[in-house]
Amino acid sequence: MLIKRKQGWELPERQAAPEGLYLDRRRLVQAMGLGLAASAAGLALPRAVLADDKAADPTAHLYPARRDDRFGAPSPVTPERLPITYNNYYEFGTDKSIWRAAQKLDIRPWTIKVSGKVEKPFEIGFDELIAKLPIEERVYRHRCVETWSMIVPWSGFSMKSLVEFCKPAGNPKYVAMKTLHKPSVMFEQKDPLWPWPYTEGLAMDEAMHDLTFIATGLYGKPIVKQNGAPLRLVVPWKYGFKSVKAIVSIEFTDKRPVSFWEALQDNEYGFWANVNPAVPHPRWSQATEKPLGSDERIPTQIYNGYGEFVASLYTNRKSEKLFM
Ligand SMILES: Nc1nc2c(c(=O)[nH]1)N[C@H]1C(S)=C(S)[C@@H](COP(=O)(O)O)O[C@H]1N2
Ligand SMILES: [Mo]
Repeated sequence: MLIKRKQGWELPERQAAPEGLYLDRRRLVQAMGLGLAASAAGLALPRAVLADDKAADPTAHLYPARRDDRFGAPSPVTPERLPITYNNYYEFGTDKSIWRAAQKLDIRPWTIKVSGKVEKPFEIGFDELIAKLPIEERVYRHRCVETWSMIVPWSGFSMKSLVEFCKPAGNPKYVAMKTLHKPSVMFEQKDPLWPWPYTEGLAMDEAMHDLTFIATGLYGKPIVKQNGAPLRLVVPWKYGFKSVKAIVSIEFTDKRPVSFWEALQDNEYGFWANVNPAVPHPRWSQATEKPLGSDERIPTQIYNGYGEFVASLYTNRKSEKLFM
């Protein structure tokens, strides 16, 4: 989706997943146990990336959550090291290697503002919110518009439970969500040519669909910063750019929100952005995808394989540009 540079998926795998990052965990934990700074081993792997570091996160006791397989259990699950080191998160840089930079983001305290067409606008702290909503785990496919894909176990709560908690009023048509704006850490936000903060939106019936999820965890642990901590949207039948990270604002509105990529290039990235192998991006085919860590491309599925659950959302929207 890159305007400024080559597509990430054009990078050789070697570059996409630099070997140096993957000192195996046991060696790393050992090194830390010995009191060696991780940097002594040639890297500055942050504590937050360490799976075993439960003490660092006040919600760590919530994980792993009970698995909900209602929407299937796709496989093979992508090895954990790949999704946490190969990311799209433009606030921290336009290439895939932002995970180090993302560690600088402070995720406590974290306040979410609920506004627009609701019974009563309010703000709530993340830890208070998560304590009120039922946490579960869901294994979903993820398909980036750049044609890489992954299968990961998210934990969190349904978007529906979050919407109900917000108490929308007066039948809003859309819900808009925004990422934190903090240029001191999210340094790309200093670039005035981009429409910050990152914004995404869903029609209300999409937001209320049981598949739509808010991830607060990943691989049975609190979600790490590079993947959108403390909470990010997950809409698995749409291209990955819909799944906005580090949410601080939820607004219910009748006006269709203009999303970040749509604002940049609406002929390439539309509002609906449903996955469809038959509808190419103006600059490349969407027929196949490359699972992270695999050398072989596989066919992409309509609605990313979730058509049986979501196709009916669009039967009365045929006049819309549903697929990009
Ligand atoms: N705030 C924010 N959210 C974002 C992005 C971003 O650049 N900024 N990138 C999107 C894109 S293009 C994808 S594919 C997914 C990537 O999520 P991941 O890094 O957890 O795989 O996040 C989406 N959410
Ligand atoms: Mo993406």
